[in-house]
Order: sequence, then C-alpha cells, then structure tokens
Amino acid sequence: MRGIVIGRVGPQFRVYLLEDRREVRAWARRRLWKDLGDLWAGDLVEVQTILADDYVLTGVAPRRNWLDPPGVANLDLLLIVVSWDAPPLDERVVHRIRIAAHVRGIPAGIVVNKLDLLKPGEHPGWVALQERYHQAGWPLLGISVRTGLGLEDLRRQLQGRVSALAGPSGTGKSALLNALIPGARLRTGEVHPRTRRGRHTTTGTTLLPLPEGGWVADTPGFSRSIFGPEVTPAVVRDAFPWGALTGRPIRCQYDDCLHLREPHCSVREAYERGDLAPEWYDLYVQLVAEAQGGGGE
Ligand SMILES: Nc1nc2c(ncn2[C@@H]2O[C@H](COP(=O)(O)OP(=O)(O)O)[C@@H](O)[C@H]2O)c(=O)[nH]1
Ligand SMILES: [Mg+2]
Ligand SMILES: [Zn+2]
Repeated sequence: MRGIVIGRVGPQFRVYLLEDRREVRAWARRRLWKDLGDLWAGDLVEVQTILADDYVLTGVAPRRNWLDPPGVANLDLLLIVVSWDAPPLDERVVHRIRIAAHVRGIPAGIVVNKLDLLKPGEHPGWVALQERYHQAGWPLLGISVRTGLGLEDLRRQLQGRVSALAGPSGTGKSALLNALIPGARLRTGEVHPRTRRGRHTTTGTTLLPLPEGGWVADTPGFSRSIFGPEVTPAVVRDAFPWGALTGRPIRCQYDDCLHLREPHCSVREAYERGDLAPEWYDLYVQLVAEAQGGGGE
C-alpha cells in the first residue's frame, strides 16, 4: 500500500494511506531503516500490514525535492510569507527564499500578509509592486489573516498540494496556519492509540491536513537568511527571468556574463536605457554580492 509520511511519533511513523484515505502507524524494521536512512514528512512510502492494524514500512520513493531544515520532502509549493508592514516588506528576504527553493526544484509562491495595514497613501506603491512582480512571472497574493482578505484564493492554491510556509518571523505564518487549519495548534504530544503508554512526543516536521485536501507543514519560520554554498552568483543570475524583465532577449558578449561590469552586457544596457526597473537591478546586485560573500564560489 502506498502512503505519505505525515509525521513521527516516538519510534513510529504516521503514514496516510493514499488509497484507503486514512492514517496508520508504521514501524521501520531495523535493517530497512539502515537502507532508507532518515524518513521525513512528505516521503512517499510503501507499507505492508503484518497483522491487523500492524504496519511496517517496506520501501520509500526517491525524493523529488527536499528542505533541510526543517526536514520535509516532495513539496509541491513553498509559500513565501512576508508582510506589508510590521515587519516591513524586505524584497531581499523574498528572493533569498525564492532562490533557495529554485535551486532545490521547489515551486515558490509569494504571499503578502497584513494588507489591512496598507495606508491609503501606500496604495499606489502596492499596485506598482504587484505590476512589477506580475511582469516577472511571480504574482503576489495579497492577504490579511486579520480580515480574511485573500484567504479563499490562498486555499485554492494550496488545495491538493503538499506545501510549507517560509518567511521572516512576525509576518503571520502561525496565524495563517491556524486560519487555514482549525485546531492546528492542538496536534502535538499525542497518546499512542493502542498501548496508551504515556505520551509519545511528536518529533520533526508534521504535515497537517487541509480541510480542502492537501497538506501543509507545521514548521513555519525557517527563514534561512544566508545562502548556502550551492547558491553561487551564477545561480542567482539564472534565477531571474532577464528576458521578461528587460523586454528583450539577452545577448551579452560573454555566455557566462554576470550582468555586472562586463563589456557589451545587454542587461546592463537595458538598465542604463531605463528598460529594466532599477528595483530589480539593485536587488540583483545585492543578491549576487551575498552569494559571493557566502562562500558561494
Ligand atoms: N495587522 C495584522 N496583524 C497580523 C496579521 N496576521 C498576523 N498578525 C499579527 O502578527 C504577529 C505575528 O504573527 P505570527 O503568526 O506569530 O507570525 P510568525 O512569526 O510568522 O509565525 C501577531 O501579533 C499576529 O496577531 C494580519 O493579517 N494583520
Ligand atoms: Mg510562528
Ligand atoms: Zn550581461
């Protein structure tokens, strides 16, 4: 039987059986455990039943992608949660996470929370930001957990998928999780259903079921502010859609042009002509510098 690991309780894994549509507890035999290595929430596994309601893990599918920390596999969507204010939106944070997801092959979406804090005078700035991101192919979803604005759209985006939230602390990820999943906070330290032997504490990441179908990881807050060594300046460059941002195909003199100070660079030329928004170019230069400083070479 095929299942998805949704968490761990003591020595057992919580597995949701995909055909039966119910949760069981499964053991990993010692030898298999050695072969499999660690198992994470999101891992797709094969389980067999030995006796009634006694399950054992017999295999695990190769991971499509993963994030470590927090230890979650096969994500369909990483939702980057920032806030319009309190804390104020910092685009660099958005793109650090977006690029980290990009190198891991995880699709990312950007949510701007706390739109209830948008002052009337700030409205043009929000519209301009949305247009700039729309042009780049990264639509911004504006929400307010407080007023409920945009939450229906967000539920539709999460439906049927395995997702995780990422973003700086204070942007409302926990509040969002609680809005999406009533009772999300209650799901810790469960009692073993059969032995009732004390409380086996839940360890690691847990996938919480969405009422509409789909799963969200319960570990908001991994904001990974520094690039790992895998994020080189070239990776940062390749994570931006230069053609869409400049409105023309990119033909620099050098194939490996980083669009910084190289001669006959078509990105730089577009920037100097005013065809590339300075917000994008400034952001890009800062991110490349971070990738250089972060031991990326
Ligand atoms: N004004 C406003 N405050 C919010 C909203 N969503 C969350 N907050 C507040 O922002 C603070 C941080 O929220 P929290 O969920 O703990 O953020 P996290 O660190 O990302 O998990 C709390 O005081 C929330 O009540 C919102 O839509 N509007
Ligand atoms: Mg939180
Ligand atoms: Zn160039």
